[in-house]
Amino acid sequence: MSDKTTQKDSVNLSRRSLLTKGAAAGGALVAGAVSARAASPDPLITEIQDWNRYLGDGVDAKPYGVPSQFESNVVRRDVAWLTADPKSSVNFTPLHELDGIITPNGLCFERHHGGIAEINPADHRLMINGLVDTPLVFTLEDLKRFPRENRVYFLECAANSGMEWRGAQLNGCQFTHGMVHNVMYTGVPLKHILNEAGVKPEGKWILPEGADAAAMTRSIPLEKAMDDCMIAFKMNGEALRPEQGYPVRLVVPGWEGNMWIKWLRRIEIGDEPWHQREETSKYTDLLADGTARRFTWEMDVKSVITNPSPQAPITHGRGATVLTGLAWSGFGKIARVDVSIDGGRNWETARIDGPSLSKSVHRFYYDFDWDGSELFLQSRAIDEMGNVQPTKNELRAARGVNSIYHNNSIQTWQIKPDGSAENVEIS
Ligand SMILES: Nc1nc2c(c(=O)[nH]1)N[C@H]1C(S)=C(S)[C@@H](COP(=O)(O)O)O[C@H]1N2
Ligand SMILES: [Mo]
Repeated sequence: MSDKTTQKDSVNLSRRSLLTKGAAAGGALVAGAVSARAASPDPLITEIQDWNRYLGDGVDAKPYGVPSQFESNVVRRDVAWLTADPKSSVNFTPLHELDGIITPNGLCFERHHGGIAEINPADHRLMINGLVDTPLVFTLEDLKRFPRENRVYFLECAANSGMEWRGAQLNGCQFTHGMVHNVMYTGVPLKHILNEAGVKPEGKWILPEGADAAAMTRSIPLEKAMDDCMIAFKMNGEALRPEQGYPVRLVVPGWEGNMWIKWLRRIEIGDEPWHQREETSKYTDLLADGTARRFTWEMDVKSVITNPSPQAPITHGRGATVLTGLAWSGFGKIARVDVSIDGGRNWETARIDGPSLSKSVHRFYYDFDWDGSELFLQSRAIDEMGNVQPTKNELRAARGVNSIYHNNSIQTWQIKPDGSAENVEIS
């Protein structure tokens, strides 16, 4: 049954590329290409290969599976000159190698300020204190007795695309946009835990704190904490990775990644934010006049074309080409994604495929025939609240060039006639 389906699909595909090749290059050339293939048989079809001849590894070879050896280039990467020390640094999700909406656990970008804490879950505790009726301490086992939920959310560092504010910098969507991942979390709604301790009427803010060497904290309004925040212990079905906060992390849907405290060990309830500490922190947006833009918690509507892109050039020549990318918004679902291949002069609506979930990335496709000419690829996302992703110049006009954070502007990739791609800016 499944063999038949595969066969049918491949027949459809070759007919489609035949048609599109015909459209681009003329009927005669297509006939020639097809007969040339028939005339010189492919040894990969006619000769038996090693993997067809010899027995492979048994089921005991890999108790925990890893990707094929031929996928070894699909890895997180860092940019050595960005930070002084890899323990307070960042690496980037290889977005151009992925499809669908879920980021595999081993490829989720990492951002930490004091290295990865290695915590034995049996020794982990979560304390709730401050303006509560009963300060409480939970073990992991305690947390797992509350009703659970499963939710898919993106996490984006507010500094994602930050290097691109002043001009095109880094050559690949992994580096320009790879501080985002999208994961299905299993965990307990934070409100259950807070209600267990009983938040006093004066309690208006929470201060979650990490158990890592950085002991990171961020003030979050109680309203958000009681709305959709979660204490997560699973990602994509398995335990959180140490890099992502094992054994528990805070999930703050749609809001900047900095608030998603990893290795969560304590939540203090207060009557006002702890801004004295935070105003001196780096997570403040600087406007053109040097003043700070405060409370920029939601991640704005944004998108990027992941293929083709500088790390994923067009290698198949002209004809049928699949353009794909990701779109997301901290305000809800993505309503529409537009794609332009001529630098924003003409726009066409892309096809969104796969689950459309609130505060989760959406996968879009634009299938077109490349005629081999130079292209300027752009994507523009619009969310269900009507927010429209701005051009770079619109963003600069509104916010100046002093900022690093919250760059959600439209990205341009130049496609050259040889199929290679480059990060460019067009005015
Ligand atoms: N305890 C702790 N939590 C933390 C951090 C940290 O350094 N320590 N970094 C924050 C920042 S700035 C970001 S962008 C996200 C990154 O999450 P990730 O490593 O799962 O991608 O975690 C946040 N939570
Ligand atoms: Mo971040």
